[in-house]
Amino acid sequence: MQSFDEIILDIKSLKIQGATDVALSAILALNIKSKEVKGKNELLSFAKIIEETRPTEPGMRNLLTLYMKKVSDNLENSDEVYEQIVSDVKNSAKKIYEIGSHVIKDGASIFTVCHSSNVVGIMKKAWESGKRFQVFNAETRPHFQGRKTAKELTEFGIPVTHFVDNAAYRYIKKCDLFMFGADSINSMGDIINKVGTHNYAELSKRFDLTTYCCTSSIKFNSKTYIGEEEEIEYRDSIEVWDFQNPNLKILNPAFDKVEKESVDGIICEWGVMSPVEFVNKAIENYA
Ligand code: RUB
Repeated sequence: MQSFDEIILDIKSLKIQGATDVALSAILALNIKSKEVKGKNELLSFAKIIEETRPTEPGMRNLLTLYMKKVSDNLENSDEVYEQIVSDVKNSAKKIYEIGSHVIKDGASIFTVCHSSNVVGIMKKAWESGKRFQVFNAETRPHFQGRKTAKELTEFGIPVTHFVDNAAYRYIKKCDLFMFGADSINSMGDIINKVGTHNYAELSKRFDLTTYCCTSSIKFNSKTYIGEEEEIEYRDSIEVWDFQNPNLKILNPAFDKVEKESVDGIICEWGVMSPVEFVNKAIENYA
């Protein structure tokens, strides 16, 4: 069993990555802390510490808020609350995999980036149902989360073609479908996902790929409804290059924005929806 500090470190270092896994690990850490603190108020300060590990993660913030809302003042129901939230997230993921699997056609060539548990879950479900397709997958510098996608899919028997990010143009034009995850969806229906997703969405438009964001509704950032901008996380420049020179500035944004016009739909636990339909339903549920 990991400790609170170990989980925090793993989230910060990207050993735990992907918005869903980050959100689930966040409430696991909070539940571990609930055994050590005196009451709900003290626990709240640890929820804030967890939130700061990854700024662009409304999924994590939504689950932490839900957990804090449901635990009693003396925290005696903390395990029950934790287990219920995990079970709801897992059930919603199963629905997404099922709904998304119907979107994949036999013989498809699918482009993807980074590692999204929702995208991988959909592909595995489609493969299990007998569909045969191939995946083109960008390695996703500087942390190479694309390798995690390639490993998980190939171990499942799904053929993957893997390449450096800069080779994407060459392969995306061979594809008919682009599937990617989401870290955040704002009240305009725009999607924040791993840096590079914006470029791939532009190329997808140019080559007529059908483009889907695959995500659970927990990624909706209700704060953007009242005018707040989603903060984009900038990571340590050392992840890009450890060379230093006073004349050199290295920037390392973790995410970028895909405008709602660039996607054909959002595959979520409620079905396949347009970004505007998604936002309308998310506002009812989260605002
Ligand atoms: C991961 C990433 C994923 C989303 C969605 O970024 O951009 O596409 O988080 O993941 P990082 P999921 O590696 O920086 O966390 O579908 O699993 O929620």
